[in-house]
Amino acid sequence: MDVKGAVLLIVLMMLAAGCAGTDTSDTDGVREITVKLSNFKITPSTIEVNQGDKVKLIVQNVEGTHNLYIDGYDLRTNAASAKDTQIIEFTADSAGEFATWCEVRDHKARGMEGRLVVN
Ligand SMILES: [Cu+2]
Repeated sequence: MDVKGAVLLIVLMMLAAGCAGTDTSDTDGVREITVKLSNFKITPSTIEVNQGDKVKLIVQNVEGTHNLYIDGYDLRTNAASAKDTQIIEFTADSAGEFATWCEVRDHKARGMEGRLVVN
């Protein structure tokens, strides 16, 4: 492989790594995390941030009717049907683990639960 080929390969690997990573980015000091709601799961189920982070959750409802509730912080999106996107912005000032779930009917029991971990 010549040098050009090697450089191209490295660039492609970096692009692939960027795409395959968690849906989290840190722009302007704001932690942006995309959370997807579907039948019947929250993806990712664990949302992990650091205490003091400014957090922007981009909550995308990809199928069905759902919402996202975050215990402890008492934050929620409105129950809405797909394809709905809502934003939750907050500062993660309390450390700990907080349960998250969908409040629509029996969705929590069907698996729509997760957690927010503030380190
Ligand atoms: Cu739900």
